[in-house]
Amino acid sequence: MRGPPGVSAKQTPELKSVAHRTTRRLGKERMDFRIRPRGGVPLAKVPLLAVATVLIAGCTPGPQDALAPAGPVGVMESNLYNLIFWIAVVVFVVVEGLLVYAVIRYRRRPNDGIPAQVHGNTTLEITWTIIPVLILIAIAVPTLTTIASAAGTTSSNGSVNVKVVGHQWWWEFDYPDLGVVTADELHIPVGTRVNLTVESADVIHSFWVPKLGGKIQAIPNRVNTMWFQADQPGEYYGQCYQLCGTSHANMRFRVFAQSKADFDKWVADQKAVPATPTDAQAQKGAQVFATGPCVGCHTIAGTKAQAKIGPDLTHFGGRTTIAGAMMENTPENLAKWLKDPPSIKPGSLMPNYHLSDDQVNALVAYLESLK
Ligand SMILES: [Cu+2]
Repeated sequence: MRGPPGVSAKQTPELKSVAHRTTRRLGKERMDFRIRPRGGVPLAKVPLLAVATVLIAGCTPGPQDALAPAGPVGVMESNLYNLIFWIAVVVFVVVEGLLVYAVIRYRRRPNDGIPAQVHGNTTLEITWTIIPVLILIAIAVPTLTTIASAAGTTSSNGSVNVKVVGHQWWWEFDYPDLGVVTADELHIPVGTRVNLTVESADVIHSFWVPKLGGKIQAIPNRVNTMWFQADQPGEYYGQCYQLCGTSHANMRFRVFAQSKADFDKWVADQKAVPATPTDAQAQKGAQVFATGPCVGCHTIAGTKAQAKIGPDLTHFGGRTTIAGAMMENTPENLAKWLKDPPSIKPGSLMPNYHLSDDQVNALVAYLESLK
């Protein structure tokens, strides 16, 4: 063994011994670092686990499952999705099948010489041009007809018309023919066509109720139209689907599909001016509301609060959710919200007004009384 530079020949046997011990030690360490099975998942089960993961993650129907539609527009859109999905499956299987076949059939073998040299094949080239053209036609025709059918009109006989306006980060629902304006909770009669015009007050949003239909963009200075209909009474979840700022994920809403009688009652209730509060705490809240910053942004029918920047609160107490359907409408949640809105909804345009506990409690009593 060669010694390091500057080491005399006398030291060589000692160095040899050190080098030998070091090599043995390193050998042991190398052995210790070897990857050994420690009772983990056998390799053969990995594909099985992968398939199970996909099935568990993707196949549980949720409240926003667009593949379990609850109305004619949702059905049209999921049919289109299924058609394109199965065309894609066939294309995938054929292409990958041909690829695997070619790899195996034409693999290199011992004693292979240079294979036959081929330049161009007119039949093959025509075939692989015509087939994609046919596939694109098979996708384009139903896609365009579905888009046209779902686009809707601004109004039609017997339908309910709603103007939807996206705001950072809540939804305004205005029923121009009924004289009703509400926020984050859209009520519709079951089995009735609902025509929606969709706009935005600030940035681009996207309106989507996966089980009923959509999505369609809400674009400033532009009016888009769509329609949907719920075939069954129930509560359907909606969501903004266009990244629109810090609290995009907190821009949710709910659609309540009701019987015609329940819907008519809801409309009548919404049109009524809420009763003046009789409870002392709620009366104090009305005072805080009327003299504080609240009137700068909100409307409460029958009062001096008539601003249109934030949600209309006329029938706030009758809603099931608050803050862009982020939370259930309970006195506790409302108090949390009033104390510091941006801590609940990051970026909230409603600032923290540093209200005292007394002011918050009074406002909660007042707002919850607005049925
Ligand atoms: Cu958004």
